[in-house]
Amino acid sequence: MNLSEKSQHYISLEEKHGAHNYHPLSVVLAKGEGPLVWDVDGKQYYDFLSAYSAVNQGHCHPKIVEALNTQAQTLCLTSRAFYNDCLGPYEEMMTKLFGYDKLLPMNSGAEAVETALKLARKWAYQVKGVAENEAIIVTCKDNFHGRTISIISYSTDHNAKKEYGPYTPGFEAIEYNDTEALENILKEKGENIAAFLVEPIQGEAGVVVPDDGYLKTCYDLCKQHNVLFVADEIQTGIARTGKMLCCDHENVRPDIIILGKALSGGVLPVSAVLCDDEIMMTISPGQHGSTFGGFPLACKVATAAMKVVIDEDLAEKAEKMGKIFRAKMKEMKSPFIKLVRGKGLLNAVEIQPYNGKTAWDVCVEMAKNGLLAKPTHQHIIRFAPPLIITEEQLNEGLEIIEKSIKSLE
Ligand code: IF1
Repeated sequence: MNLSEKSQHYISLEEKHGAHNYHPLSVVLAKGEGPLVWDVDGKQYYDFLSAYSAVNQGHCHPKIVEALNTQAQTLCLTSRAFYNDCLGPYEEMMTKLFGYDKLLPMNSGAEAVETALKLARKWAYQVKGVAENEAIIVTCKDNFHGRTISIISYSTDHNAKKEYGPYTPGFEAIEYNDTEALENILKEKGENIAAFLVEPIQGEAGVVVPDDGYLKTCYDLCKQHNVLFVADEIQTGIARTGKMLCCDHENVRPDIIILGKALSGGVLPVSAVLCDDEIMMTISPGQHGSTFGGFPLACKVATAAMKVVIDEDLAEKAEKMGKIFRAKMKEMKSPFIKLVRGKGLLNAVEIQPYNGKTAWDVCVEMAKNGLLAKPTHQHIIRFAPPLIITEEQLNEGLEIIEKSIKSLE
């Protein structure tokens, strides 16, 4: 892409002073509103990534920003050494909304996953009666749950894992979307298995949607073996897939739910774990915590962000817009398009290289034409616009995608 001097300036600052992160598209963003973002030169784009589904409510949603501003001028942080007047009401709202006894607030997604793992282990020792240090947590191959040492210990992605060892023991990965694999390990080692940790749709793996009934069958198998069913809904939750939780599609009520990303509408890092007393009460005072977890600013922002999801019917919108998106993508006959899949507005298109052009080239071309999306695993493009996108805007986005693909054929 032809880069302006201004863009080049910011990119070289990151390259000079920052650690490696990803191979980003060469776009330097300076402003966002709803489904749109603008770069430092004022060029406008549709954001079809939504910060990996953190911006479900759209960029800078006025109601969420207002909650942030008001609370920022009142009280930001107290730590949990004292009570504050924001946490209790937030916990009450969340537990009522999702139907669980308790909520444990954290900040990043990875921290919430770690918290869920700790809860599962405590529960295994205190309630299930597993011998100490023998608890196993079953995970799935090609999972993505974050970047901490324990979490990458059960990653099967070489790049995410290599040279970070020694790794945390106590995890076993089975095939995703394979109920037999779960049944086998439960039969073999069920007595020591604390939990089965699963993404209802595997995001990083390329928006891999399991077969209908997979989650329900896994849940039932877990129940037969007194094993906790733990759903990482950090990416799939908060209306992204057309229901408040992706597990709702199969009427599965996980024993532990992990939320993050869009819980704050992308305004602050806010994550949380939800479960009932039998599990949550295994942690005693002083056994887990966080300086920022559940800070007043986060509570108010998350409360406003959840209100937006409900008041603006974002789950229904995601369901409806997702159907339109997939139908139109499938109509777009192109040698590049191999497969279209997804649920709600969490979608992926598998790209077949053509004319020497790859998914990366398609993304660069789309950016030129005013739409941002990112390739993953070289041949997959993830399309996940904010859920507040209107049908007209979605169609405009689809036109940009079509125009970009056709120009490379
Ligand atoms: C990166 C992917 C998305 C997640 C699930 C926990 C976390 C994530 C299901 C951790 C985070 C992010 C993090 C970012 C890229 C990204 C990602 F491509 F890697 F897979 F979204 F699709 N569970 N996902 O998706 O949450 O600690 O980051 O708040 O680390 O490269 P976090």
